[in-house]
Amino acid sequence: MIASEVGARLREVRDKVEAGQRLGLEDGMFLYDPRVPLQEVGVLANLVRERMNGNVGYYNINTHLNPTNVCVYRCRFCAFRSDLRDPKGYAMDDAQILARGREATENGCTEMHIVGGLHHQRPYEWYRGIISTLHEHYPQIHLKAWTAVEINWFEFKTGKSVRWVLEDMREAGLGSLPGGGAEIFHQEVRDQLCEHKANTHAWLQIHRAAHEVGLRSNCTMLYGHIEQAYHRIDHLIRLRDLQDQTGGFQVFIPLAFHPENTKLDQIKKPSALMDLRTMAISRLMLDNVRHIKAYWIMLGIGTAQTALAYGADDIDGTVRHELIYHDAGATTPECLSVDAIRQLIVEAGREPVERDTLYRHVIRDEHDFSRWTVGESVDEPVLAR
Ligand code: V47
Repeated sequence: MIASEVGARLREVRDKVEAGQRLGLEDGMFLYDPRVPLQEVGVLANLVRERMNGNVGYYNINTHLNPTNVCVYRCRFCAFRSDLRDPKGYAMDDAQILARGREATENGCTEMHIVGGLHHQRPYEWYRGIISTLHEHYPQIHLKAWTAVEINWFEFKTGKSVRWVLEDMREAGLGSLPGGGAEIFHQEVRDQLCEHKANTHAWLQIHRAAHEVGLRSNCTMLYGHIEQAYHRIDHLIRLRDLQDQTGGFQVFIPLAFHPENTKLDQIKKPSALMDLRTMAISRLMLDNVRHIKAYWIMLGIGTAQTALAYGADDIDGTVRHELIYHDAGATTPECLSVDAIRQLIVEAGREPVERDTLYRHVIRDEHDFSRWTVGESVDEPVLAR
């Protein structure tokens, strides 16, 4: 395509975005063409962000818990997993898990993000017990736990249906599902990254079932490894199709591949420009997902701040005890203070708003930071069908 043709095609896409029309596969792939100036893609994404979320930059106060790194799967992009007998392998006991709940409470966390390995010697009841123990002791903390890959493993371990597992976990205290495990849906790529774990159909069916039982969930895409633009846009369209049917996704998080200590360590980490382009294209393609998250742990602080002008309206949380990215070479700090995260959002020209996991505004007690109440959710209710 010669320059004037690129310009004409870009005008077509711009007209669609300005008119609020949906972009198709060809439009998305065109926006990945390096001849399309990144700033132009950013301006369009910023327009959509502003339409959907005004001038707000969301963050939350959260912590991570990875109860075990022992995993039956050997995903080629993962630096976190361990074999059972490897000295690196661990599984936490109740006291360690409760200590994390206590620490989270003292730090005013509203959310605990819980994911880990699929430990072949731990029964389903161990995983359920983590949720019920934390929920009994610290009921105010929202437990965003278990990716679809873990839920799929629990189906296998219990021999029960996905609905049964989700409802049983919810009874134990599960609040919502995080978006991990999606990687890239296209079979061609998925087979090379993680051929054994929950397949695309299972991932989507689990999120569909979660939305149907009234649980909200997040969604992700792991990019910057062996996939091409076509696979990324195909992935986004599959998420968008499910969202059209259920409305249960709250936020999309594009996850940049970190190669260190993985079986794909010959690949270079995606550039900041690729990160921003992917952020912007995600905002433009996912016209039915309200929030786009620039996960600062993975992007680095500078790129995450810039992403707030490239379609993102959320920067994730203060975060504590993150292992998955740090094991894969992330050089970001282990956590940020509330003041630092707010400052980062202010510098990017947005109004910092603390949210809880369900995007309700958090109102902190003036005298005791560890106490809070929540306002209305900014989001539409789930359209469970
Ligand atoms: O599923 C694993 C990815 C995911 C690497 O829901 C890697 O709010 C890059 O899903 N390089 C887990 N990525 C993290 C995740 C997440 C993070 C933040 C917020 C939310 C949310 C979800 O991390 C995995 C995989 O896609 N991952 N290893 C790696 N070396």
